[in-house]
Amino acid sequence: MRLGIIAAGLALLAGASSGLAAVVTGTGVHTIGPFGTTGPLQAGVGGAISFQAGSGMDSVSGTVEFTNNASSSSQSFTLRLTDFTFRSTSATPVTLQLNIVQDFALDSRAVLSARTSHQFQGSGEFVSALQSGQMSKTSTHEATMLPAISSGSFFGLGFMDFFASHNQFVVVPTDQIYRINATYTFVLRPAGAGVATIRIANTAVDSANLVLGPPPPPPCDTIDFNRDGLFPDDRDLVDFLTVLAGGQCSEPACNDLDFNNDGLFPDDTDLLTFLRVLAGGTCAP
Ligand SMILES: [Ca+2]
Ligand SMILES: [Ca+2]
Ligand SMILES: [Ca+2]
Repeated sequence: MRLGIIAAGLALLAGASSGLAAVVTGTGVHTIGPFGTTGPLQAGVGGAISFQAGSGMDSVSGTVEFTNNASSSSQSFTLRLTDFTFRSTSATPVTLQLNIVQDFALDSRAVLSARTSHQFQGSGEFVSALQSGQMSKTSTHEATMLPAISSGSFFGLGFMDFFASHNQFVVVPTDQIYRINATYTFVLRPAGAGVATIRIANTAVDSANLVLGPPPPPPCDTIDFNRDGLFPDDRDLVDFLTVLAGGQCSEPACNDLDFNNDGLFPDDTDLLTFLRVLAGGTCAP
């Protein structure tokens, strides 16, 4: 599922619903933001937000997409820069640095392993053999700084494709948030010979794939069985026993009999668990 949050310019972005948006900051020849929030982006949610600065042949525009997908045994995050165009007619080299930060909410299950990759694929577009460009990227996933990747210098008349990638395992997160912090650096040398362009049609992305452990056992219900606000209280035990025996609870909105939430009831295990928790024990035996 993707919730589209597409805004056409910085003025719009500032007022856009940024609850899902990554924090995007551009520095160098153009200033972008910072705008957006780090999240965290919840599982099953995705979105996109666009940016733009400069005008005409001296401008930058692009879209940041972010997704948090969860399945029964894994969770995956992507933070993508796409529909990106950076162009300049400057006589001197121009540099643009784009920083994107997004937090992703983790499932409550334990993370067994986390594998990450960052990569980009794009093209330079030159009208003169004097022109050239370069693109590089650094990325930090949680506490792991991935090795920088770079296109090296690309040049030549027409379209020049470039590509760089890296993937590795990273230290698994210890809290419920996974942060990706990516910085793209673009250099254009138009040499005053007309417009020079760096374009990323699709692929400039950080991704993380987490293998998850089994789901935790469901927690027990509250020991305030009769929901009168009083607990621990012997009346809760009396009401529990009464309802278990088929009688009426003394309060109007008592809890269900499946105290341990394992789906089985009526079940003596619920009574034993209730007694254990009432006595100060834990839900799990
Ligand atoms: Ca009570
Ligand atoms: Ca229950
Ligand atoms: Ca049960």
